[in-house]
Amino acid sequence: MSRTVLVLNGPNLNMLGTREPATYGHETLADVSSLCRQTADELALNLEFRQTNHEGELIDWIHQARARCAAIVINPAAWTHTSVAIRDALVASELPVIEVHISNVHAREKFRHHSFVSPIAVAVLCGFGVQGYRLALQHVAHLLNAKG
Ligand code: CA2
Repeated sequence: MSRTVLVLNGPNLNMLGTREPATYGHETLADVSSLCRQTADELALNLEFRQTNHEGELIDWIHQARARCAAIVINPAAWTHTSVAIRDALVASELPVIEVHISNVHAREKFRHHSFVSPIAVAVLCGFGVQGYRLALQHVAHLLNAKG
Protein backbone atom coordinates (compact mmCIF):
# COMPACT_ATOMS: atom_id res chain seq x y z
CA MET A 1 0.00 0.00 0.00
CA SER A 2 1.17 3.53 -0.81
CA ARG A 3 2.78 5.55 2.01
CA THR A 4 3.13 8.63 -0.18
CA VAL A 5 1.73 11.81 1.31
CA LEU A 6 1.14 14.84 -0.87
CA VAL A 7 1.61 18.11 1.04
CA LEU A 8 0.04 20.96 -0.92
CA ASN A 9 0.34 24.69 -0.33
CA GLY A 10 -1.84 27.36 -1.90
CA PRO A 11 -1.34 30.94 -3.03
CA ASN A 12 1.22 33.31 -1.52
CA LEU A 13 2.68 30.71 0.82
CA ASN A 14 5.90 31.05 -1.21
CA MET A 15 6.15 34.44 0.60
CA LEU A 16 6.30 32.81 4.03
CA GLY A 17 9.02 34.23 6.26
CA THR A 18 9.35 37.44 4.24
CA ARG A 19 6.40 39.43 5.69
CA GLU A 20 3.74 39.29 8.44
CA PRO A 21 5.91 37.40 10.98
CA ALA A 22 3.46 38.21 13.80
CA THR A 23 0.83 36.13 11.99
CA TYR A 24 2.88 33.47 10.21
CA GLY A 25 6.24 33.35 12.05
CA HIS A 26 9.74 33.63 10.63
CA GLU A 27 10.05 30.24 8.93
CA THR A 28 10.20 30.15 5.14
CA LEU A 29 8.41 27.61 2.93
CA ALA A 30 11.81 25.92 2.47
CA ASP A 31 11.95 25.53 6.27
CA VAL A 32 8.44 23.99 6.22
CA SER A 33 9.53 21.62 3.46
CA SER A 34 12.57 20.55 5.56
CA LEU A 35 10.37 20.04 8.63
CA CYS A 36 8.00 17.87 6.59
CA ARG A 37 10.90 15.92 5.03
CA GLN A 38 12.43 15.20 8.45
CA THR A 39 9.03 14.21 9.91
CA ALA A 40 8.21 11.96 6.95
CA ASP A 41 11.59 10.22 7.29
CA GLU A 42 10.93 9.58 11.01
CA LEU A 43 7.51 8.11 10.18
CA ALA A 44 8.60 6.08 7.13
CA LEU A 45 6.34 8.13 4.85
CA ASN A 46 7.20 9.18 1.30
CA LEU A 47 6.75 12.92 0.91
CA GLU A 48 5.83 15.14 -2.03
CA PHE A 49 5.82 18.81 -1.05
CA ARG A 50 4.45 21.43 -3.46
CA GLN A 51 3.23 25.04 -3.65
CA THR A 52 1.39 26.88 -6.40
CA ASN A 53 -0.25 30.24 -7.03
CA HIS A 54 -2.44 28.72 -9.78
CA GLU A 55 -5.72 27.09 -8.76
CA GLY A 56 -5.99 24.83 -11.85
CA GLU A 57 -2.50 23.48 -11.22
CA LEU A 58 -3.43 22.57 -7.64
CA ILE A 59 -6.58 20.81 -8.91
CA ASP A 60 -4.52 18.83 -11.46
CA TRP A 61 -2.14 17.72 -8.68
CA ILE A 62 -5.09 16.59 -6.52
CA HIS A 63 -6.52 14.57 -9.44
CA GLN A 64 -3.14 12.90 -10.07
CA ALA A 65 -2.79 11.99 -6.38
CA ARG A 66 -5.78 9.64 -6.51
CA ALA A 67 -3.90 6.71 -8.03
CA ARG A 68 -0.56 7.21 -6.25
CA CYS A 69 -0.98 8.69 -2.78
CA ALA A 70 -2.23 7.59 0.62
CA ALA A 71 -3.32 11.01 1.91
CA ILE A 72 -3.30 14.72 1.18
CA VAL A 73 -2.17 17.36 3.68
CA ILE A 74 -3.25 20.75 2.38
CA ASN A 75 -2.91 24.38 3.37
CA PRO A 76 -5.23 25.84 0.72
CA ALA A 77 -4.40 29.38 1.96
CA ALA A 78 -6.94 31.94 0.64
CA TRP A 79 -8.66 29.27 -1.53
CA THR A 80 -9.84 27.71 1.75
CA HIS A 81 -12.43 30.46 1.95
CA THR A 82 -13.39 30.67 -1.74
CA SER A 83 -12.95 27.45 -3.69
CA VAL A 84 -15.71 24.90 -4.27
CA ALA A 85 -13.51 23.55 -7.09
CA ILE A 86 -10.71 22.55 -4.71
CA ARG A 87 -13.20 20.96 -2.33
CA ASP A 88 -14.76 18.97 -5.22
CA ALA A 89 -11.32 17.81 -6.40
CA LEU A 90 -10.41 16.68 -2.86
CA VAL A 91 -13.67 14.70 -2.61
CA ALA A 92 -13.02 13.14 -6.03
CA SER A 93 -9.54 12.03 -4.89
CA GLU A 94 -11.20 9.70 -2.35
CA LEU A 95 -8.12 10.22 -0.15
CA PRO A 96 -8.05 11.27 3.51
CA VAL A 97 -7.51 15.04 3.62
CA ILE A 98 -5.94 16.94 6.50
CA GLU A 99 -6.36 20.72 6.40
CA VAL A 100 -3.60 22.84 7.92
CA HIS A 101 -3.44 26.56 8.67
CA ILE A 102 -0.43 28.18 10.25
CA SER A 103 -2.49 30.90 11.94
CA ASN A 104 -5.63 30.52 14.04
CA VAL A 105 -8.09 31.54 11.34
CA HIS A 106 -10.92 31.72 13.90
CA ALA A 107 -9.15 34.52 15.78
CA ARG A 108 -8.85 36.58 12.57
CA GLU A 109 -11.24 38.33 10.15
CA LYS A 110 -14.72 36.83 9.79
CA PHE A 111 -14.18 35.87 6.14
CA ARG A 112 -11.46 33.44 7.31
CA HIS A 113 -13.84 31.59 9.65
CA HIS A 114 -15.53 29.68 6.85
CA SER A 115 -13.71 26.85 5.07
CA PHE A 116 -15.05 24.93 2.06
CA VAL A 117 -12.54 22.19 2.88
CA SER A 118 -13.13 21.53 6.60
CA PRO A 119 -16.42 19.59 6.18
CA ILE A 120 -14.70 17.04 3.91
CA ALA A 121 -11.43 16.82 5.88
CA VAL A 122 -10.69 14.03 8.37
CA ALA A 123 -8.89 16.58 10.58
CA VAL A 124 -8.20 20.32 10.71
CA LEU A 125 -5.23 21.99 12.40
CA CYS A 126 -4.93 25.74 12.84
CA GLY A 127 -2.92 28.02 15.08
CA PHE A 128 -0.04 25.59 15.70
CA GLY A 129 2.29 27.61 13.46
CA VAL A 130 4.32 25.51 11.04
CA GLN A 131 4.32 22.65 13.60
CA GLY A 132 0.79 21.99 12.31
CA TYR A 133 2.36 20.34 9.24
CA ARG A 134 4.36 17.99 11.50
CA LEU A 135 1.24 17.14 13.53
CA ALA A 136 -0.71 16.48 10.32
CA LEU A 137 1.95 14.03 9.06
CA GLN A 138 1.93 12.28 12.45
CA HIS A 139 -1.82 11.84 12.10
CA VAL A 140 -1.44 10.45 8.57
CA ALA A 141 1.06 7.86 9.89
CA HIS A 142 -1.38 6.99 12.67
CA LEU A 143 -4.20 6.48 10.13
CA LEU A 144 -2.02 4.35 7.83
CA ASN A 145 -0.63 2.25 10.69
CA ALA A 146 -4.16 1.63 11.99
CA LYS A 147 -5.21 0.46 8.49
CA GLY A 148 -2.32 -2.05 8.47
O1 CA2 B 1 -2.92 30.52 8.35
C1 CA2 B 1 -2.78 30.02 7.23
O2 CA2 B 1 -1.99 29.10 7.01
C2 CA2 B 1 -3.58 30.56 6.04
O3 CA2 B 1 -3.98 29.46 5.24
C3 CA2 B 1 -2.64 31.46 5.27
C4 CA2 B 1 -3.31 32.20 4.11
C5 CA2 B 1 -4.60 32.88 4.56
O4 CA2 B 1 -5.27 33.42 3.43
C6 CA2 B 1 -5.53 31.92 5.28
O5 CA2 B 1 -6.68 32.63 5.71
C7 CA2 B 1 -4.84 31.29 6.47
C8 CA2 B 1 -2.36 33.26 3.55
C9 CA2 B 1 -1.08 32.71 2.99
C10 CA2 B 1 -0.16 33.82 2.58
O6 CA2 B 1 0.96 33.79 3.43
C11 CA2 B 1 1.84 34.83 3.46
C12 CA2 B 1 2.86 34.74 4.36
C13 CA2 B 1 3.78 35.75 4.47
C14 CA2 B 1 3.69 36.84 3.64
C15 CA2 B 1 2.67 36.93 2.73
C16 CA2 B 1 1.74 35.92 2.63
